[in-house]
Amino acid sequence: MAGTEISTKPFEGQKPGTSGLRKKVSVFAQPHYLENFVQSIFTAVKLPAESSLVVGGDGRYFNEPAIGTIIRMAAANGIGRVIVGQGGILSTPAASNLIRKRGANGGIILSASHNPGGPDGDFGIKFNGANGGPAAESVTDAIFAATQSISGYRIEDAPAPNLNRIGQARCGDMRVEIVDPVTDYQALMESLFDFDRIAGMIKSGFRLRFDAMHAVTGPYALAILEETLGAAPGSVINKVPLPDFGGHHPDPNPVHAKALFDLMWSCNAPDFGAASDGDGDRNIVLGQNTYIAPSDSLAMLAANAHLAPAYAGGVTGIARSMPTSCAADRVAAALGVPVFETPTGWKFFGNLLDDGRITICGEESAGTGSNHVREKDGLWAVLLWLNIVAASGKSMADIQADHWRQYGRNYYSRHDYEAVDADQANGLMDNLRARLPDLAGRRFGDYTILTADDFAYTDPVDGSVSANQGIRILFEGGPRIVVRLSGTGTEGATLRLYLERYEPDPAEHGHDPQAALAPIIHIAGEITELTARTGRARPDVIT
Ligand code: G16
Repeated sequence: MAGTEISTKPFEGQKPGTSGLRKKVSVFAQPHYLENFVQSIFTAVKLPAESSLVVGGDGRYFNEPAIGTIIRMAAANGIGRVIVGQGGILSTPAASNLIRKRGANGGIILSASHNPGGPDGDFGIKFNGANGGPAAESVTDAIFAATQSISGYRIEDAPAPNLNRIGQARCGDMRVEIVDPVTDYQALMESLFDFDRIAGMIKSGFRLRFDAMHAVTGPYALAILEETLGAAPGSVINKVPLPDFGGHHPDPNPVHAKALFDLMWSCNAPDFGAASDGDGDRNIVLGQNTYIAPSDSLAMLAANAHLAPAYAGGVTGIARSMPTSCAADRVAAALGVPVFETPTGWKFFGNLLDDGRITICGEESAGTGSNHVREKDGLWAVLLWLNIVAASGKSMADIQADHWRQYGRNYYSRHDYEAVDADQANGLMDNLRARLPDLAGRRFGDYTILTADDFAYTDPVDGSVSANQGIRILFEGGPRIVVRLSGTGTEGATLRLYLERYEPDPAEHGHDPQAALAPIIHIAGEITELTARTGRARPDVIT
């Protein structure tokens, strides 16, 4: 083994959550903290000698020094080659693509996704396997176990190479290949979609706005939307990735992307609006006076995917996370393909995609993707929407209205209570869990509970079981309340309430989901005893 062995000891709280380890920068910057976790990855995943590894991140504060450390540790741990994005930049879907395209043994991706960045912001790290997808629970459990018994880590004495120069370099005996972050990803997108058709639509006057939120998608969106598809200069805004995202929260939701929502409801609204998050895997899409909610976006993309060349043969199946609305289930039924309900976390789609059981999948948390990579993919969703609009000749508003007319509408909303005292949040969940057996049959006005359980998932491919994945309360006739704690927050606990109700004829029930869901929202408050247990009268974010 090369390099030097440095003594360390286990750190508290290095258990990966929904999407790897996410903590404040100040936590990651503690002496040996990052090194400890990275060494635990190498110890747990046992990569073969001379393996290749993709490394990159979303450019947030601490990205470059962390990548330097990871490169030196990879060299000292016998890795043969690291492929890294220029300047340490790779969007999460681009990293997934590179792992697959180069046949790498895995990748280390640095991001805290939609969480804020900067010295006082968040940082994150996760390991993806050779399929390009987030490590399965068995692997993240093994990484955590390694953090609990670690006594030292190995690091190369030589410095990491300058990451700004594209080309071949070395760190000790290890090869380091520095690549343009956009090239391979753009080639993949061009292979999936009808770029000529989208470019033709744009040429004939179709206007779009993409908000990169000063996060990683800026260079990708600029190259693809403006320089290749011909969108007018300035169509991509906030396009320079900044270590602190310009002081904003790179979370594409109605609160943090408010300027985009305001534009799309203004008299100067372009035909299409979209935004992505810190690491480029999430997306929101809008039309003039039209917001496509993420669960609906999954359903509408699945229903229309055949309009894009890559999906012209149809989809083999659809998957959604359990809290995601059941709108996609209706599309699957109409298409005669299976639908899978998985726990929250993109890693749970991996086996279904690898096994060819599904083509398209998505989550309520603004994530949609397909079998082209093993991560959700923000720009992919934007391009699929643009392809559908170009091929159908319909506006976003018409696609949405037609969809609801054909399939009915799953009114849906998520209420987030952020930075709740962790003991109070856990207490609420424990109390609710204890009462689950007594909930079935209880009546709340016109609503009667049919079943209440804590979601457990058996992976249909490898048979692994994941328990305690969120509380589901199902009412007669289909309305649903889901309660779970987020696995991505870094401050206290984030409590999520997911509320849903289906109406075959939405024309009769108005447009506003909060109004359509009002009785369910009220019942959710009563069942969870949320205000009494947390002191919170209203959610921090409603999506
Ligand atoms: C991660 C996961 C997603 C998950 C999301 C929300 O997204 O990859 O699969 O839906 O977290 O998780 P939670 O509700 O636990 O906060 P990202 O974009 O943060 O990597």
